[in-house]
Order: sequence, then structure tokens, then C-alpha cells
Amino acid sequence: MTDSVARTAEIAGAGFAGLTAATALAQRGWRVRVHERGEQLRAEGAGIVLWGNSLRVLDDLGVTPDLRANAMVPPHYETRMNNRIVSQEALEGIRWSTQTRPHLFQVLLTAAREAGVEVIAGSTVTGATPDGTVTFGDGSRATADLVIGADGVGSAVRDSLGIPFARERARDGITRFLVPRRKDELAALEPDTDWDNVIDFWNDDEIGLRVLYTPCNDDELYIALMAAAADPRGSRVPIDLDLWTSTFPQLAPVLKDAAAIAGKYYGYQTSRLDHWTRGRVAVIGDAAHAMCPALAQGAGCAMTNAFTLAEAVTAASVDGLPEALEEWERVERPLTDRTQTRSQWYADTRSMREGGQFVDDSVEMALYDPTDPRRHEEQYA
Ligand code: 3HM
Repeated sequence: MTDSVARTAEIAGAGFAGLTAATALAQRGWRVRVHERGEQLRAEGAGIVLWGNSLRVLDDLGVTPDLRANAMVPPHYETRMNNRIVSQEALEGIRWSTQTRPHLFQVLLTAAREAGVEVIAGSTVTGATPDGTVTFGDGSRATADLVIGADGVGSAVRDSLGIPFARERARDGITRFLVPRRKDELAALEPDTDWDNVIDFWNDDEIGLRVLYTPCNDDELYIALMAAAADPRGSRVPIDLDLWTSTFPQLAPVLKDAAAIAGKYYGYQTSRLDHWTRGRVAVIGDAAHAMCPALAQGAGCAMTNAFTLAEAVTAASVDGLPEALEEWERVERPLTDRTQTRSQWYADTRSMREGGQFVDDSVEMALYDPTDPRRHEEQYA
């Protein structure tokens, strides 16, 4: 970027996508404001698995040491059916890490502020126009060279632009909790289990419940309880402790903690937009590509696309920015589309329960390096 006056960006949404885009832009000389409609700046949700693609983005932002300070790399991704081990994948050659969402959020928020981003809580973006005008809930407006809608699955920015999209709901959904590890109690129940592994507990009885057990650090455990939306007992919140402990007795101590939390059941869904950009406005993250969580790539794709967008617009001229956004979508979107399709296929078929799934197409995004300037040369063509 050679302009003497800093270019400006207005971003709707202080989630992982918005904060990643904001930090990458500010680090490249942009003047950036992020608007969060919530009164508090905090992460929703419990734990999160990150893969090589998003970890490389975090490397580039300079936050990897902060992230690692409270994250872990479990020895295996273990899959069980009716408590029998189906596979134990060491994920060799695949970079990954597990952490809590509040930790990732704090790391990104700190990086954004250090880069000079202004993050404004309680500021609701109600829409945007292709010329770079943003409107706010209080009736005020702002204009910028670039507007980003990182405002989630119900994106006001996307809807105000009238971008058509299709939404598909899947059969299953999930309730997520952050609870204490209770290592000693779990070890007492199953001494031979390596409770540092991620363990994907499936069950093939008629109702088909599943618990994904993901340790995030020494003290905190992320558990995700999956059930069909049509299953009133499995999808109930607070959780039906009798149902879940009778199906997964080895997890009783941590299920008890989960039962004390109100919880929210999220139905899996996929949304596909006709376009991710219009003029000077782009949408990223769940606003652009909500996906089933099977590959744990919702936030990962969001951070990947946020980063590549920041690089693409920085390399463009101010006048050429709308075309640069279209070109960014053209080159970056196909991999996200494939990741959505793959994740939805796993959700529809529940075939993760067969284990051994982190191969071939399923790790394409995990192995992608959005920071590699040569990434679109032959191997990804
Ligand atoms: C990390 C992770 N992996 C898979 C799922 C799933 O299939 O629902 C959810 C997750 O949070």
C-alpha cells in the first residue's frame, strides 16, 4: 500500500473472523474500526479445534506464543463406537491445537488492539451499501474504503445488500460446554484411557447420541453433546443427565458439570451465498459460509478468508478494490465450498464414527497455507 493517507475499514462483528481481518488490515497500515453489537466483548461457545490453515494465520499475526500459553496438542484423535476404540489418529504431518474459545478470543482481541484497531462494543451495524457506507442502529452512518460483514449467520450486512443465499439444515445439532477436566475422577473410572486425547464417543443405539471430548489445557475440557434435532430428550437443555450418563457412564463426572449449565442447542446448518462481495463490501465467516462442524473448520475457514482478504485489498488500489474483492472470492472460495460440502456430508452420513477420517479431502483445508504467496500455483490449482 503506497497511499500516504491510511485506508479505512469498517467491520461489523468482533468474532474470530472480524478480529482476524481487523488485525491483519491494521498491521498492513489500515485504519480499522470493529463494531460489536454485544455490550460485552467476549466469545460465545466453549472450545475449539484449530488446524494448520488458521494456525498459520495466527503465526502471521504474531500471536502463536500467546495462543500456545493456554492450548494443547492432544496425543491422538480417538474415535469410539459403543466405547470400543475404532481408531486412534496421531495426525502426523497435520498441525492442530485445542483451546477454549474465550482464550482464542482474548488472544485476537489483544492483537487487534495492539495493532491499533478500535473495537467498539454496543455498536450495531444495520446494513451497508456497495459504495462503502455503513449504517448503525442509532441512525448514524460512516463511509470507508472497505466494509466487512463479519456479523454471523444472521448477518445484517449480507441481508441489507440483498445477496441471495440458500440455507440447508442437517438432522443433528450440538450443545457445547466448558467444564473442569476432573482428570482423577475420569482416570478412576477408566484407568487405561488416555484422557489427554480428543475422544469422539459414538453410540449406535436407536437414538444415536454422541459426545465429543476435547481437552483444551490442563484445567478445561470442552464437551460437545450431539443429538438429532427431532430427539426431544437428546436435544434438551439443560441436558437430561440420566439419559447422557446412562449412555456414557465413563463421562459421568463431567456430564454432571454440564448439566448445571443452562446450555443452548445449535442445529447444524450450511449456508451458501451467490456472492461474498458487492462493491466495497465483503462478507466473511458465518455470514458467508456457515457450515456443519464435522471438520471443525467453521472458524478456521473464517480466519483463513479474513486473512487472505486483508492481503488482497492491501495489494489493490483504492479504485480497484471492488475488482480485487471479486478476484479474492474467485480464488479463495472454492476450497471453502469444498470444506462445507465435506462437513455436511459427514453430518448427513455420520460417517465420522467409522474413524480414520483425517485423510485425503477431509484434511485439504487443514493443510492449506493461506500465508504462502505461491499457494495458487499448481498444487492447489
Ligand atoms: C471440534 C468438533 N468436531 C466435530 C464436531 C461435529 O461433528 O459436530 C463438532 C466440533 O466442535
